[in-house]
Amino acid sequence: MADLKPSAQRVQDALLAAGFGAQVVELPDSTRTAAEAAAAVGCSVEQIAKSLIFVGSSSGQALLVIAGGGNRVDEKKVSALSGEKIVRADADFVRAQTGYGIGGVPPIGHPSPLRTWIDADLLNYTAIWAAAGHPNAVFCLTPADLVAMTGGAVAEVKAEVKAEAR
Ligand code: 5CA
Repeated sequence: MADLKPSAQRVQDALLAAGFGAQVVELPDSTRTAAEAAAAVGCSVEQIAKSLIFVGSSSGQALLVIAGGGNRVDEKKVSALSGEKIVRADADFVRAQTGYGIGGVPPIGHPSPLRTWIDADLLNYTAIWAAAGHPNAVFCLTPADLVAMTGGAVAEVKAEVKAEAR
């Protein structure tokens, strides 16, 4: 198999170090957005696990919300869960907190653990796909493994309106 790009290899190494057998794959087509990732791997957009970073307005703490690819995150719901107002992180904050750029943020392998919530809708599937460090790299996993590798809490976080797929 061809070598992975360094950022994707770091995710593969983190998976192995944490005891997960998932294999990072690099695709010829972009997997930068949930819609592109679903098209590239041939799954439904709902099976894409989007890793979104928010910031607590008063604490400045990073929060990771892993959402179903077809869902928009309701920031009020996440605020209620986290106990403070939250805002979407900018690209620099995302990289600083996760070690990866937007479009490739994985659910594992961050410099330090992030408080994490997982969209309950992701548990509807036997297999889901997550970003793996690079806008062309993904890996397949079960929802149970996603919960285990992140230590995240499963919660209702989606807004009633659908995400525009980006
Ligand atoms: N590789 C794909 C599928 S797993 C992926 O990483 N999708 S994602 O949804 O997890 O990451 C892209 C997300 O980054 C977008 O849904 C959006 O929430 C966020 N994003 C995109 N552009 C910006 C930006 N300029 N500032 C902050 N967040 C952004």
